[in-house]
Amino acid sequence: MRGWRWKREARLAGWLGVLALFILLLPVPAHGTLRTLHLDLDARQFEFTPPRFEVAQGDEVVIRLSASDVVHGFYLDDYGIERRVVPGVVEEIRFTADRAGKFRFRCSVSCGPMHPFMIGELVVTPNLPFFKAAGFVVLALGLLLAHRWRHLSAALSPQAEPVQGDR
Ligand SMILES: [Cu+2]
Repeated sequence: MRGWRWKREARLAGWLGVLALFILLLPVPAHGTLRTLHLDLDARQFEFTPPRFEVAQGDEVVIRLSASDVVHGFYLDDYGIERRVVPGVVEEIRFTADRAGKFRFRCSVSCGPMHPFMIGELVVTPNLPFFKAAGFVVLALGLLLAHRWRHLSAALSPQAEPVQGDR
């Protein structure tokens, strides 16, 4: 009986909604550290390797900065972090990624003709409970649709396909 199944699925969707709301309302530490990320960053004429890295907001980031040819520098926009790095010496830069967004980091030591183009990018993805709840809802709806699709394909006649608006 199709109506019965729909009622059950509607109830399930309702519960998922309540659960998502619960996740949304969970108290989270405003600037709590979620995890510590260790990253190796190498500077050489005229690039950083890797040129781009991504962390989550709230992460504690530990960059192990090295220079493989001449003296370079690291300056992270907005965070105001600056460090000079000499070949052979690894500099450890530690900070909490408390601001979300895209931030450029650049070489802060004039190291040659292409020095101004020695730029990388740090992406700090926002870590909001809202996005977690939204992601959960999308996942739940996907599972619900997959579940429904299985029932549909199990039905033998094509007329058994319910109309989208009959819920
Ligand atoms: Cu440089």
